[in-house]
Amino acid sequence: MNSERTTKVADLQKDMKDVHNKEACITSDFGVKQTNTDDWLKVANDDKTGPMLLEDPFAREKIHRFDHERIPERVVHARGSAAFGKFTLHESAADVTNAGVLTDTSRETPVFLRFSTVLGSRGSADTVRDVRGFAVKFYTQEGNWDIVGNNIPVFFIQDAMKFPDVIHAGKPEPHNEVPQAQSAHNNFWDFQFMHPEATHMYFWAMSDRAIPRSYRMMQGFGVNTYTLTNEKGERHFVKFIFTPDLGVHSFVWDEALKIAGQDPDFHRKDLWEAIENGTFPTWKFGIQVIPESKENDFEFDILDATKVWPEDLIPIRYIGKLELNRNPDEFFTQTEQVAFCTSHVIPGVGFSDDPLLQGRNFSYFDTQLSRLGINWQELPINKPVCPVLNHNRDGAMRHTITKGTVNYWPNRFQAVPPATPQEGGYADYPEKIVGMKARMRSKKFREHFNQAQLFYNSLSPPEKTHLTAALGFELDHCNDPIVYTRLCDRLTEIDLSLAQSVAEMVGGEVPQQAKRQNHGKKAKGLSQTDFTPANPTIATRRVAVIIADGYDPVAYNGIKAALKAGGAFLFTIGPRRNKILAKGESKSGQGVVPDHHLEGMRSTLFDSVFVPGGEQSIKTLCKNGRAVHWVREAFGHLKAIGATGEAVAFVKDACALPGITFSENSDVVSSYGVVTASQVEPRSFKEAIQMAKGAEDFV
Ligand code: HDD
Repeated sequence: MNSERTTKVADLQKDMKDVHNKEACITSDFGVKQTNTDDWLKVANDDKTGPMLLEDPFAREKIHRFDHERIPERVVHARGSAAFGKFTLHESAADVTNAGVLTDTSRETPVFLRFSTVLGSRGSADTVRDVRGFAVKFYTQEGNWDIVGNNIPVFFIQDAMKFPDVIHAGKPEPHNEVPQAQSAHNNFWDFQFMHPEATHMYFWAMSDRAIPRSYRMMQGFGVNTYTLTNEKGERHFVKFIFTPDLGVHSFVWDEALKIAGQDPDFHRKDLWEAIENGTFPTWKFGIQVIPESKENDFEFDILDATKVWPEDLIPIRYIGKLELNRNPDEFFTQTEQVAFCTSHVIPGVGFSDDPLLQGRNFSYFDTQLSRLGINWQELPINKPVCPVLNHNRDGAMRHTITKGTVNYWPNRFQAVPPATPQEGGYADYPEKIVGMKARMRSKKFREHFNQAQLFYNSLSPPEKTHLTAALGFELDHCNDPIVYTRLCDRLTEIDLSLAQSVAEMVGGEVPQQAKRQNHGKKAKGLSQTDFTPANPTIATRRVAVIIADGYDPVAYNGIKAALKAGGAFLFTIGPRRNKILAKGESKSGQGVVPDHHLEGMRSTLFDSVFVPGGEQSIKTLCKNGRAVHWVREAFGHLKAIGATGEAVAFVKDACALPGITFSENSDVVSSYGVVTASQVEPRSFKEAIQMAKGAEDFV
């Protein structure tokens, strides 16, 4: 277990108990040592096992504790995984805020970050098509600050009052609880059509963003508009952004679908392994800031959560770094019991009148009651690292023992008055509000299609192809014609050819006219291709190296050394998980014991495949349908494939598809992400992995 310590990690030690204690004896919950933990007390002898006795306090206690182990899962974002880390600042934002965490560059602020899917239940698969949660708890010196965000910068609805509807429509349908963790059903798409405001968001949700390769390779957005207030009392509107240093990468859909069955914990394990291996995921932390005076300068309302603030108009100012460096000690007491609230802000950070945010500020507090009970803020993972003093008392499962004779404020013992803002007290911004009470949204909230178009226009051609196929998949799973025909019609508001392609696939009438012309505008920061890191790396990429008896040890050892030097994770795959012998090696030789065998894993679980030569090895692999499938499938999923010597022909044959021709007269190929050479030549293979794409121009 990695042991990066922050003040929060140290704080948690007080509540920890280590079960790996060789000296400790098993006891009841109340400390009585037990003599037998396997047999319920009963009337029995060697000839007869008679009835059990209700009297047995140990057995009853054990069953009773077990019976009540479960708490309700989160009503949304039930499936998640988390890690500890730290936040550091390299540039002070003192010009816009007086928050210590955003101004003091010498600080290291402990964080706990929980990633999640939205729709699925706790036991659902990681790689489903869905929005991902990105919730960060900063344990600052001035109290806890939570940014409860997603990996997509916009949301389905503008007003919190619609939240139960959008979630009910997306969750399994009420009559048969089908489908699990899927948006591909009638109710979800019915809702999307009925709410034009959701259009921008479902374009994002149908894009590659909704099938991330890893939690470590996705952006995080606070989504809502918050405010920052500086020392002078000036207020700015702000959006928070986290951008991963590894770049933004995704699966292709077929891969995501298969992994959901092959390894439902893929993302959870990926995060855990990266941290255990010391390859800590990092994000740049940025702010987009708009001074109060410019609130109305944009064609969209800056308080509308269905809109992005295009980077070309409001640049991102990257000022800090977030690093995850420690896995949780226990899932339940940390990842499950952590409770995030958008209303948890610190001095210098405040809310805006964003109607989604204002509703969220009620909901998060409220939901913790049914999940965790009234004393949820006392749970170790939720406690701040700074002192807490107030007279909130009692309630079920109160844990803190508060000493003293008074439980009200002010009182005869406590002389310190509440803090002034200068002393670090939270200052409410004195905003002047004039208006009518009304159930409505302002005019700019009524435009819904400009930014959906902006997003679609900004995608690269493969991203557009993927989005079209995603809509085709989803609407194919809707069996009510009114749902898919109306939706295809709606798509003509964004792009006619997209609407036509989707309608061709899913049935119904193919629309002939755009309902609205495409404005043709694009913006940066919307396509994933905008995030290719300046220094691409193969670090943490999973590379499968396939060998059989007689493999070429020079090629094998060469690629192994090169991948290790680049920080990639190498997995040797053989026809069996017992020793595989190299070319010329005798039975008593050392050989290589593969990490997995060809039937035990699938190519989907790796970023890249490499096959070293070796006449005998390749003869064996050629005859093994699963080995051929490994390579062919990796090719279909656009992955970098490397081969040397005899493996070149094997890889070419495995990837042979109509329309694909590799250069004929040479055994050196470098096209469609397939890199082969007669000699070990890892450089171009590494480049192919770094680009994290293979035959992109083909599929
Ligand atoms: Fe929410 C959980 C993100 C709108 C009500 N939400 C939850 C989590 C994330 C988000 C990441 C999981 C936190 C964790 O890991 O424990 N939610 C968002 C974003 C939204 C959003 C980015 C749009 C900007 N949410 C939203 C609205 C409401 C809620 C409009 C209600 C009015 N969300 C909840 C909740 C949850 C929750 C019911 C379930 C569990 C929890 O809060 O702690 O209160």
